[in-house]
Amino acid sequence: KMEMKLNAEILNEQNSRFIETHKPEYHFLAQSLEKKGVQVNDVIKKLQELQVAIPSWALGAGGTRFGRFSYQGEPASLENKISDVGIIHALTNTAGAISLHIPWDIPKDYNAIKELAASLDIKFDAVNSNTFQDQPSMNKSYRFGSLCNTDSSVREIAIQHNLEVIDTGKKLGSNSLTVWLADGSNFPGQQNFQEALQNTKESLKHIYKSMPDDWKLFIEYKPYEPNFYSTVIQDWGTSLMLAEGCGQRAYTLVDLGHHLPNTNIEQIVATLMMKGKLGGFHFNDSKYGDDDLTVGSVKPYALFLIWNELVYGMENNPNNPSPAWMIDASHNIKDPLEDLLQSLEAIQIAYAQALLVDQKGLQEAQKQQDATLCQEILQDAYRTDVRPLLREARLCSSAAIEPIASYRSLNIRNQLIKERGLHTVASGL
Ligand code: PSV
Ligand code: MN
Ligand code: MN
Repeated sequence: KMEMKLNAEILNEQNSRFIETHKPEYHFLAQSLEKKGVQVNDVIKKLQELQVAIPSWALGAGGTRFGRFSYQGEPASLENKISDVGIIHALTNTAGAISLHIPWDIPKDYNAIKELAASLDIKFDAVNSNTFQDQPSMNKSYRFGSLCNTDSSVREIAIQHNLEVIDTGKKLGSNSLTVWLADGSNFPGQQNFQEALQNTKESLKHIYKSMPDDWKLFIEYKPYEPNFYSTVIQDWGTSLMLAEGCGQRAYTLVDLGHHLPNTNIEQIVATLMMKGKLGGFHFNDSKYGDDDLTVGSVKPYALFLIWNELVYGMENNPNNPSPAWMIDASHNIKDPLEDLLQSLEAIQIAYAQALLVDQKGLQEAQKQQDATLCQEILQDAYRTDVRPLLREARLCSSAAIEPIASYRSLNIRNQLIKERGLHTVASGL
């Protein structure tokens, strides 16, 4: 059954409340940017084009290993999850894809799922495998790792699972696989580092070779958790090495939360793009580690600096494919849909600011070794309130000028509660 359908008429009516405030704000900003030489129409077009995938696991309330406080009207099925993404996409025109996690999201009826997604203008982004939890069908355990395991029969189970995930993705029209591994060790001496890495490499190569020719493999890295002494793919260098070992269509995936404190992520982005190896990107934010908080909620300037490198790379590194964008934030005590709307807004803000950077002026100032001017140029872009540009981009795409305000005034959560019930638990979590 079709749930919440946000049509143009409903959104127009919503927008009529904001348009009078929006228009003069937009024109004032557009004029002052044009004076600085910015092609405002180009910026608007780029904002309209940016599509960020929503992971199926972010639509229910996330939690920690200490507990999870579920939210009302959470999606209980894959259909529900897709329809939630449909709501976010209708409001923003920025969430035109969903990323599934297998086995949590295995479709029962592929055609029905594809039809539902198409009707909401949603594509299937990378499919994610799960070798961090044992499945009931297994007669072995991932307790001591999956693709790295010393026991070849466990590695085989993990490889087979990835091949099944590829099959599921193929049937849905997805064309990439993201592998995040929990593999690692908790105690010094527990694992032979070299053997674990070697096994992982061989397993990944097997998976890579089994992908269709037009598929990409994204390899995540993470320095800690759930193993706290060592992680097999601990950093971007290890991921890059594995990607290079697999082949051309294997790439590193940067997840903002997967770094030790104060790591210079923008520099990692630059290096990977120079090598043509930045394949995917997971947005979130954190104070301490992989906190999976709302994008831009803690370190918005860092997010801008990262986007600045992404924009530079997209313009100067044609060898790097356009990265697959995804939000990977799911720890929330907020309404998950409002949380995702905030994340999308933060991504678009940082992107728009990065598009405003005077690249020529910056290069000139760098040549002159004028560090003060370099900083002025970056911060002039960062300190611009670009929200009118985002509103205009949404208005031009027949989305909502103010997504959260409209989400609230349309009482969408209440409607979901009516349809799904008060005490729901998102499937798969
Ligand atoms: C675990 O750290 C994680 O957050 C990774 O970032 C994955 O992308 C995600 O879970 C889904 O497996
Ligand atoms: Mn991730
Ligand atoms: Mn993570």
